[in-house]
Amino acid sequence: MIRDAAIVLLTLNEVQGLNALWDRIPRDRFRELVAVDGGSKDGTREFLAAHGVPILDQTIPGRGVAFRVAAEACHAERLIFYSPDGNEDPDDIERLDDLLLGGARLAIASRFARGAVNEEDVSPFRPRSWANQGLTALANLLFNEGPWVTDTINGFRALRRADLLALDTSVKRFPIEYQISIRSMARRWPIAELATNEGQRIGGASKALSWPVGKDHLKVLFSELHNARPLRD
Ligand SMILES: Nc1nc2c(ncn2[C@@H]2O[C@H](COP(=O)(O)OP(=O)(O)OP(=O)(O)O)[C@@H](O)[C@H]2O)c(=O)[nH]1
Ligand SMILES: [Mg+2]
Repeated sequence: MIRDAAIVLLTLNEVQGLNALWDRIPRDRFRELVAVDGGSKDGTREFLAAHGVPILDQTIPGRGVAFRVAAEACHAERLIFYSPDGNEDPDDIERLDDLLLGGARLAIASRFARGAVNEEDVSPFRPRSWANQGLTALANLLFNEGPWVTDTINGFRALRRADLLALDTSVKRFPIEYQISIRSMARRWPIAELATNEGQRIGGASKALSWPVGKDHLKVLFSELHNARPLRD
């Protein structure tokens, strides 16, 4: 059975990851496969074109913009966002879709659920994990009345296209996922997680600089306190 869902590749100079992961992406089982590209110059676009993947362009940079470009352009009912940089296990793509089919409105591949592995587990000093978990705790305490969500930030996630449009997101860059999680919590949507195994980056360079990105997440948290009608006011 072909899933009425789209795999959305998010790419900005990820040709090495794409090369390594391509054969593991379960594209035959999905109605759509598209890429939203942020202006790659490393051969990513040529790779996608050679493999027949439609490329959606964004005029404004940022992952947040890319999420909205996909929501507007895709046709399938559900969207699974997949970043082919090595961090995300392609075996989880169908599992995320299964969580939506099981009733979730938002499905997240969690790096902090019981049994999960995150890329910093190899090191005793884990600033990124700690910052992620602190931000996740704040989101749960301020907005969530349902079961505790262990990873509000990971970009490897799925939701219905109509739901993403209805959330009316505004974030342009990295904290898009945090805004989606917070707004889903505030609406009391069922959120489901699976424990994922976060791999190491395969090539290229990170686009997420820790401090600016952390600060942007805090800004989103504060603006959602005003905008998203927290449940505990
Ligand atoms: N379309 C699009 N994709 C982007 C943009 N910025 C980042 N990406 C992609 O989003 C994914 C995640 O970005 P990363 O730089 O890996 O961020 P990260 O996963 O937090 O950091 P790492 O630990 O270095 O992997 C990658 O596949 C990037 O290519 C953008 O502006 N537009
Ligand atoms: Mg990454």
